Amino acid sequence: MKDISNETITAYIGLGSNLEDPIAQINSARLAINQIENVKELTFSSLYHSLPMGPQDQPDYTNAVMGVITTLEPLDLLRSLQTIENAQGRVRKGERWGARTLDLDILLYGDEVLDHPDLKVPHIGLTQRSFVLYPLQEIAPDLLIPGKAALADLVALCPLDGLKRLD
Ligand code: ROI
Repeated sequence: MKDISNETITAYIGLGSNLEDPIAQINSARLAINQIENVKELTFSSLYHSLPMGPQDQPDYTNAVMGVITTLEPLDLLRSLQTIENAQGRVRKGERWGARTLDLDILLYGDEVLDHPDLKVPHIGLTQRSFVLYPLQEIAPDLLIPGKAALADLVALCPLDGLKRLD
């Protein structure tokens, strides 16, 4: 078991993929996140099958949400996640909301509200995205989303949009 001392923050990370064996991409990202120094997995949701939000001419997605404890500052956590995205073949094309091998988003960082050019927390799309809200509810049903609402209330307002839990 990893020993993480000092002050820890609980953060939630959204994982998404719709290229090159998405389930394998999510599983190897989970392993890689566990290899980040000063990050330790607390919880991991089921995998979910979701329809693409954004352009429809792309494959369906696999999504999940992971809870971690960490002593990393938010931007250091972000950089570590970007390194994993790049290592798993993520190519950033100009196209907005296009297909991707791996997307790792910091959804929540403790109860902090951050407005940095590189990082907005809570994640901007969180309140409207079924593929984020439902997996998050599975692992942290009592969460309060800072500056927004209770997670349960956001879930109640968010249609499934074809989201399916994989077993
Ligand atoms: N759509 C789904 N279903 N899942 C995602 O993870 C996802 N990620 C994105 C966009 C392109 C907005 N659409 C998505 O970044």
